[in-house]
Amino acid sequence: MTTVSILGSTGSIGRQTLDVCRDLNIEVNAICAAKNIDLLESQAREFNVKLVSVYDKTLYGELKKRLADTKMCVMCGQEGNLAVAEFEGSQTVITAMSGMIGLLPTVAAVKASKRIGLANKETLVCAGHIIMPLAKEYHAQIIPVDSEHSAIFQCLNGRAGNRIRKILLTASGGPFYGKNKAELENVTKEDALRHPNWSMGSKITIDSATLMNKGLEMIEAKWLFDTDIDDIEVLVHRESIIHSAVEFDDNSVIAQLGVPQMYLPIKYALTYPKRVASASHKLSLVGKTLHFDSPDRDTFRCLDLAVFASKLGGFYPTIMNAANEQAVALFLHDKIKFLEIADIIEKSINGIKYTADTADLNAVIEADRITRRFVLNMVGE
Ligand code: MN3
Repeated sequence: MTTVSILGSTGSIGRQTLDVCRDLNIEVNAICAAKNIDLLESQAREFNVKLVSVYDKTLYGELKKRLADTKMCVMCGQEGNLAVAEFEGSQTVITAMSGMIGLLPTVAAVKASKRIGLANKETLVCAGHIIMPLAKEYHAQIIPVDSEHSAIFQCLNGRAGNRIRKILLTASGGPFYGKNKAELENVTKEDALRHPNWSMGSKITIDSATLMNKGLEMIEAKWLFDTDIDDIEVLVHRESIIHSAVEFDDNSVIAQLGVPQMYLPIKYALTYPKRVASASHKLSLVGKTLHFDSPDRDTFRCLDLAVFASKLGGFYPTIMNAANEQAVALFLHDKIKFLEIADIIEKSINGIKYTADTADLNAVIEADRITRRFVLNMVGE
């Protein structure tokens, strides 16, 4: 069994990773979180970790004091995140932080030749062109944790060098499936946070409501599976039982099915290539009906904005992603309306000109910073 470090242990994926580790008796060595030190402390104690870190430096003193009776190493800030990513005793790093903030720790884990359980899609969206070659160079195996990408990864087992003709990326459609623009004009964050199938963090749940999540996942899939973005088809599948599929040249379509819970892809990333039995999360197909539909691209404009940015290349995926992260944060603080999220992303893509070396990680971070500033100026914050 592997040994684990978790970047973002108090979030939805982080907590479920610890559920799997608890069930399978997997050793957890190092964890970090943004600011929830109550949960961080109890996780650190339960798993008796060697290293624990909080990103918010103002909470460092309190966390250190609380853990004074243990031998744990307590750290903070980006330095702590990097130490968790590189922790020598861990073979696997689960990147469960939400957003661009996960970029540098993910790069650090790759350079330390860890197995990466990749749950942070924003890093591939912004820096797939840097991370994928780096993973090859450092022999860091990347196993997707995102349910759709885990499904595609599983469908490609036994691919035997055959070409992928098409990836069928499934989407639940989110809470606003079937609604038109007029109906979305005044939806609230509470409406948007009510996801029909998946229980997730707030950022990704809003992304699911706008379909930006699927746009980010198209780019994520493009990098992970080395395909053209035009060969990825989004398929709305309300039941979230088929987690994605791959079409081959002989017209065969291979799909992966399961209950809509992250426990399964997380477990697969931790135990791959083994499939470890568990009593719960069993799928029963009797009586189930599966439906498929095309996404409504006119209403949910974020999907095509993501594809557009990906095709433009350069820093545009980073600009698109940063504008989305900032817009979602503004929406969650009741500063903008739901439909303005797409407007802000479009204006950012069209309005920001940033030229630098795209192979430079610091330039990617700078493009992200410039875009957030641009968005805040746009809405007068
Ligand atoms: Mn997903």
